[in-house]
Amino acid sequence: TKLLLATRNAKKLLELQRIMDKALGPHAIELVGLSDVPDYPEAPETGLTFGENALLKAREGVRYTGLPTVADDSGLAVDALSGMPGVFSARWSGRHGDDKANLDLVLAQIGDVPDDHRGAAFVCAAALVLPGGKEHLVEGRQVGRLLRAPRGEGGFGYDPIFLAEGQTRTNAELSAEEKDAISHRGKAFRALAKVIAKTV
Ligand code: ITT
Ligand code: NA
Repeated sequence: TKLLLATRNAKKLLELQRIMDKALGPHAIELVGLSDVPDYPEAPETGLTFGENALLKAREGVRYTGLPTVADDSGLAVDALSGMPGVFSARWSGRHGDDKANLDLVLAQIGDVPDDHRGAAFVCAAALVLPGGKEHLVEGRQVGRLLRAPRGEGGFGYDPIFLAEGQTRTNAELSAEEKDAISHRGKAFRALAKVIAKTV
């Protein structure tokens, strides 16, 4: 089955294909990214919540391609920053997708607050919208805290400064499979995979 994944983020596409293959069996689902869809209109990301944004992106995908469409919106909610950068995680520094600039800004903003006030959570909302109009929305979370300096080369975004609860390695020091097993996106998409298996 072919599904559109409404993202331009190539790493996200790889991560999700891997999670789907593991959940539903290899090749059960083929995810197509937006870079394979010519002239795709810019997805509106004006929602105030992850769920709203995931639904906006997925609806746009169905409207434009007619394919069942999956979309996610995700980000980092930092306790000491009142939940920011939240839905603005990808463009917190003002430069969309500049992971290094975004991470540096969050580190500077949280400053030297002590470990027990460095709590943060990755959140992922994942939406499935079908051509008939049916909509499904699930959410996954990964809680942990922010370190004072980045560690590790894996993952993307804020992974190098995020230490998940119960872990000794940052998300960026985990293997891809280890990260999937405990990540917000892993949790959300394993839940969505069950919905896909039943409805698509
Ligand atoms: P699309 O909107 O095209 O899907 P995007 O990268 O802008 O791509 P999001 O709007 O969901 O995706 O932004 C998520 C941002 O949150 C991402 O750029 C990272 O900064 C951060 N983030 C999300 N999941 C993460 C993860 O697993 N590890 C580290 N950072 C993550
Ligand atoms: Na976003």
